[in-house]
Amino acid sequence: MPNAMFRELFKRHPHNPLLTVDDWPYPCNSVFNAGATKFEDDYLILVRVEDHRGFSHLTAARSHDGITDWKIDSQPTMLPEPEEHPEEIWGIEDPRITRIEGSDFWAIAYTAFSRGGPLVSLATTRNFKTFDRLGPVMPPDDKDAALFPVRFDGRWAMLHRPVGTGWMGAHIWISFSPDLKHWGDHKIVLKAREGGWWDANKIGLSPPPLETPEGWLILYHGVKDTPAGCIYRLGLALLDRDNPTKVLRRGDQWVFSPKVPYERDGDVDDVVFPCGWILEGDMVRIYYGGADSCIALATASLKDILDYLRQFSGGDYNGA
Ligand code: M1P
Repeated sequence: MPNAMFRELFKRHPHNPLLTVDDWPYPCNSVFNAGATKFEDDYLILVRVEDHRGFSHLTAARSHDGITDWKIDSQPTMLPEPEEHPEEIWGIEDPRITRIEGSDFWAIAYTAFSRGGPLVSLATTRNFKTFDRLGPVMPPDDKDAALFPVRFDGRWAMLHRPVGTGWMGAHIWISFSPDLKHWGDHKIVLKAREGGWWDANKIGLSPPPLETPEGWLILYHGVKDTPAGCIYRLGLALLDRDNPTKVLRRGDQWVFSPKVPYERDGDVDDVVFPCGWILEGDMVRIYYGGADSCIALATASLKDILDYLRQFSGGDYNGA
């Protein structure tokens, strides 16, 4: 029985939703899809905030326990800069924050909504107050990008999700760069499955890759197209530690899906969309957007995640 062993690995936090527009210090339409990291002694999330024109910017919120008492910047932290960066004309969205190992800076991969469509831009920061933009690094349509925190044979690596025309599907790719600016050696690393699968036709990276003793843990969203609309669910894969182009494992079943009202009902119904996660000891926290309308938290044990992947990976790792 394919379903006999089914269980969702991540548990919702009882304080959910952690943040909504009602908590925001200035008027906005929705808050969702936040990147996450530890900064100084706080949990810091960089939240996608959509204004009443429909354009997004990013605002930082800090909390000692990552659950309560959020201190939200009173003004937008990172606004689009369409004068200097025309690709940001319709906003900046869905930041993924990577703490670069052995350095004092973080890299942020975000979607810039350009006239040509969404594309991948990079910025770095040391303080989450000022940001150094590297500009666009992937042309449209491309999004759902994050950097690895380490280099491979001296090169930076990034996962991202270009979309081709026609029926080629939307898959997760990996690319490499000597300097964070010029990218090449593009290769599909995780394919959307086909047919009736929960992750058929369109997938995308959710938070940045997470280093574990068994490999790079990947949490990705699969988008199932149904007559009632799309359902965004989450699944897991593991990439080789030294060669992240190689998929070691991929779970067949989703591990988290929209179930409760703040995930099922919002600006876009039936969406769970994490852009950040934090590992502490054995505990993995995911910060996710619910229905494009709030920020929520769910947790899981890393040991359970790795056990699950050992037990429930099919042979069809790339969905080919
Ligand atoms: O509305 C659901 C999500 O849709 C897009 O995600 P993707 O292109 O990966 O399907 C993004 O706009 C995302 O922000 C949004 O939550």
